[in-house]
Amino acid sequence: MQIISADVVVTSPTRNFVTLKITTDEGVTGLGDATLNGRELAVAAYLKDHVAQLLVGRDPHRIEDTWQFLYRSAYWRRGPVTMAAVAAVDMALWDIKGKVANLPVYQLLGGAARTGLTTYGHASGRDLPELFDSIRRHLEEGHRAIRVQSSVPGITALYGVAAQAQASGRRYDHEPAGRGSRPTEEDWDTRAYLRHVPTVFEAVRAEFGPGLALLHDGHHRMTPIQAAKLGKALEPYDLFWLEDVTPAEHQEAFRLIRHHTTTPLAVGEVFNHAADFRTLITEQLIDYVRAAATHFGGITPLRKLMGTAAEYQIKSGFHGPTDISPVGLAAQVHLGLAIHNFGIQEYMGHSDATNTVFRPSLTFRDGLLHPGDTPGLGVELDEEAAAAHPYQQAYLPFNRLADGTVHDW
Ligand code: CS2
Ligand code: MG
Repeated sequence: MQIISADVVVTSPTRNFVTLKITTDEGVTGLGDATLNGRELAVAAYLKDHVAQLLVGRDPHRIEDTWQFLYRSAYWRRGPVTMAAVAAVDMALWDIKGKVANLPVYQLLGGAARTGLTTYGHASGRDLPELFDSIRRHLEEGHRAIRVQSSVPGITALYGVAAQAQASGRRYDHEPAGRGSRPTEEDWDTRAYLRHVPTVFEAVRAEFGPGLALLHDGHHRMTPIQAAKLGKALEPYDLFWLEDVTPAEHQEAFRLIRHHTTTPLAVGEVFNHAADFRTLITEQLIDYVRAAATHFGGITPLRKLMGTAAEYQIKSGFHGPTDISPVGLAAQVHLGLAIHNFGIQEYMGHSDATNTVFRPSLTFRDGLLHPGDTPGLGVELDEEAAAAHPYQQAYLPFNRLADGTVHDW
């Protein structure tokens, strides 16, 4: 069997997605996710201009060889654009292998190690009543764990907090890349944030009791000592995890944080290589790996990373916001089902428009996510529907301090 073409599909049903479609001479096709939120076209060009022609004529079954070839032959290794492009090829080849074998990808990875994946949903609110309603809605949907974000007095526009109260249980996206030609500017005040967050968790615990698993995302905005302070302040509320407290490319900073707090830590959604995790894993400085198959070079390297993490009792908490396409989500749900050290799966759920374009076989029943038993990854791209939603320029927001300084994301 040979690859005869590799085509890039860019579509924007609710937000932009970049998908690679590999076709073989036997008519089998595979899909891979190459979406890099706010920089989508860079990956599309990397694939179209530099990778697609290299795939033609290759044996699609040689996943490891193709991965090593794309990674090593480029000379320029790592980085989000490169690794998202390599990820898309890797996923598409696993998809093809599954279809040829007539098995869902999780079966090729060793089979199901659990019934389904426990998820967490994103609850947020501008005040406590709105936040409590949001938590209740997510519990009704079946989530057994909840990420809690809330407005902070003194901060006008805050990432991760839904702009409007949601009337029904309908899925929504409060972490969008805003469409338009300029990023939105938000404001930030770390001291106000550090004062407020523990009061929110105190209230949530009082309302929902000790059993509910609660998570929080710091979006890389603290210094190590501020992160240590927050971790310590949240200890009475027994978080499942505290995520992305600092810009984590400074891995050694986590030694300081870790020595000050027993709040479990999750890191890595912006990482794209095992080296980004090396110190964090081998020194057991974190508890959960937040990598996404889409930004980490695909299923192949993420599976290896989780093998290393298992040696250190570190579990998965793969990155699953709506900017990971249904293809990328499927890839990590297959992997999460098969590995022993699965921790939790982030699941925001895609919009109806996105699911119409991608048609995933994924199910979310009784609080458990399952990739389905369709051969391959279980996602079917409706190219006509995709074409009806052309690319729209979009940027993630950024933030400034009161004096106008651009702050860490
Ligand atoms: C967030 C993401 O899901 C999360 O944990 O941090 O939504 C993140 O903001 C986006 O993926 C950025 O593209
Ligand atoms: Mg995050």
